[in-house]
Amino acid sequence: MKIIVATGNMNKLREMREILGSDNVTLTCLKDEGLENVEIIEDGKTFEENAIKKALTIAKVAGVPVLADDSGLVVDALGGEPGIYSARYLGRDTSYDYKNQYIIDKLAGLEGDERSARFVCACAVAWPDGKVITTEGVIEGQIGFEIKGENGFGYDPIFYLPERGMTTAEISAEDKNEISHRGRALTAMYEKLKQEGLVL
Ligand code: ITT
Repeated sequence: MKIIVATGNMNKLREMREILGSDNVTLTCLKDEGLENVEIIEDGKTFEENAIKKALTIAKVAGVPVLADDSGLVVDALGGEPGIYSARYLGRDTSYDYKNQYIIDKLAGLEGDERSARFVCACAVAWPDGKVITTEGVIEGQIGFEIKGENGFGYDPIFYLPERGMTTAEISAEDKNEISHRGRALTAMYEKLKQEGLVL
């Protein structure tokens, strides 16, 4: 079974393959399908709305069911920023070293729970006829005091898990996938897809 993922983010795709990939399930991305130039307008107000927009736009072009992920970092002390704008925050091409240090600096003087944050992931599968199913996953944490760790991507080096004493860039990929927003949303989606008969 092949599932097209409406993403251009190779880090996401890697994690999605680690979480969902098996002998039965192969995930391909827009580039693999020659669909990387299809315009997807991400103007939703929520992660879920944007996930649906990505999946539905591509499903209509590809003519088969398509999976999408819209995700981001929500920092309470920043009024929920960067949120749905996580990829575009401070400019899409700005380095994550810069974005991460900027967030740390904005939280100067805050301690413990005042630094609360979460990663949120909405997944959508859309069919060409407009049918859609969605799931959501969340992982709670805090913004660390320094950039730490080489694993993961994006905001992982500042996403600190107090109970582990490490960021999601310090834990292994396997551990991250077990507890992450993406891991949770995709595991829930897999169950729904089984009920739909789309996967075994
Ligand atoms: P696609 O829309 O092509 O899938 P994108 O990167 O533009 O790729 P989003 O709009 O969903 O996707 O933005 C997600 C951003 O949120 C991502 O670029 C990271 O900055 C951040 N993010 C999401 N999940 C993350 C994770 O597991 N670890 C670190 N940062 C994450």
